[in-house]
Amino acid sequence: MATSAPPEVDGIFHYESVNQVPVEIQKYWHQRHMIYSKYDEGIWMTDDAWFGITPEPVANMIATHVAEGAPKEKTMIIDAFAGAGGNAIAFALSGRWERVFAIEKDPKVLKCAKHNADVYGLANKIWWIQGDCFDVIKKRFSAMGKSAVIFASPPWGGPGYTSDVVFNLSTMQPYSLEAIYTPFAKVTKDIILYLPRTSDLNQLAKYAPEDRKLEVTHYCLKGASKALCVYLGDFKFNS
Ligand code: MGP
Repeated sequence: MATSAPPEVDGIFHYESVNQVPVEIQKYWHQRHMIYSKYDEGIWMTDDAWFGITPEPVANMIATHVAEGAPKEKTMIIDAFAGAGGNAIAFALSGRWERVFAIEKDPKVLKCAKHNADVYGLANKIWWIQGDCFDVIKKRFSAMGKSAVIFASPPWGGPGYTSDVVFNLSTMQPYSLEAIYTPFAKVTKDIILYLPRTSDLNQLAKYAPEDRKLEVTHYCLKGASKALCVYLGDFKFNS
């Protein structure tokens, strides 16, 4: 089991009091126990990773929905932008997958993710890959599309994403919706995207298969949407 001692690596922290925390991430730190129920057991974060982490109840609910809706022949899930590990941990905990792969570009963030999975007792349940997800998916997963689904929680261009009433997915930075979808869809059409709650649904509608509804789910905490997921491909839900 991991300890709470922060590592001797620049840029990785386990903040214990608010006066240690940079002002711009204090609002996330105040939500730390909702983001990670085991925060006090020694969760590690980089400062940037706070912006994109999926709160644990949301990650667990997404993992439940993905497990329920994914085609039965799918046995592997690839978390393309793993960040500090919140979604990969939830996918591993769901018990639905023979393999959970988690890809993260930033070695420090990946170190946090591995450690955080250890805090949740999942040290050996997730296959970690350091690298650019577009390269990794093309090189290592091209032939595995029949058994894989891809989950992507990309960067949205920072916390300023709320400044527009409707979020434009075509100009999302650094990767637009199309820039994410096109290469991933060459591997599998079964893709779940975690996107801003204000995302332009018209831009998502064009990915709906012919004569089929596209499932878009808002994930809420304390009565307010945190984000939405769009389920592309052959996901089927009971209700
Ligand atoms: P938020 O809107 O920045 O925070 O993020 P909050 O506290 O809900 O906002 P408030 O000001 O309305 O209280 C809401 C959720 O979106 C976070 O919990 C993250 O899961 C997610 N999120 C936020 N950002 C900026 C990103 C991002 O860049 N990428 C991803 N994948 N998720 C993000």
